[in-house]
Amino acid sequence: IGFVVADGPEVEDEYHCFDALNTPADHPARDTQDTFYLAGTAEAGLGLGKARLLRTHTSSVQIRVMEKQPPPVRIIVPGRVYRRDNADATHNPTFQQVEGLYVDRGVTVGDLKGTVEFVFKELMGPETRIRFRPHYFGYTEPSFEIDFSSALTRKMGKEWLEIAGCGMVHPQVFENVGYDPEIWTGWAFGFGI
Ligand code: 2NM
Repeated sequence: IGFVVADGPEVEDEYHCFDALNTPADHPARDTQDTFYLAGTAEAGLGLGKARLLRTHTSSVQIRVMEKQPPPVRIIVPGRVYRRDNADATHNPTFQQVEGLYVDRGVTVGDLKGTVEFVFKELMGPETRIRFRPHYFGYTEPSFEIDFSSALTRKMGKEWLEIAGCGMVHPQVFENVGYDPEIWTGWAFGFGI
């Protein structure tokens, strides 16, 4: 459906991982408890947003693509991400993510919902249903969590299981990459494989 695979660095700077995504310096997601900073770079006086870290999500790649090219954008970004976490059956300090981003004139939540539904039916079978619940992400507004329902979730004793997050890209994120939010709208989604 016209999405191109994009790639970017796993060692990032704070600007592309957090600031450009409207995630302020005092946000808990940036805490060293959750994030692998490269030794010395937080204290080295490199300047605001210059500290180096292992990316906590692939959204930094989406920022880099938008900085480099004008809209329209239709990309899918698979890749490894890193968060401080203790390994157990459902956690690991490194894991794989896939994020999608679509920017054009007149893009709506309807486009988001239709595409997300298509993606998960392709991945998990045509009987798969999805639903959106209101949520908060600093880089999207409105934001949603995505649940899916299938034979698999029922086998696990549940009707709905959370699988992904998404939303309409925040106008401030467009400002940060030099896109005019009065002209361009877009959505993004992301999930762990
Ligand atoms: C998610 C959920 C919601 C996201 C937003 C962006 C960007 F760069 F366009 F602002 N990239 N990815 C996003 C939004 C990712 O993953 C759970």
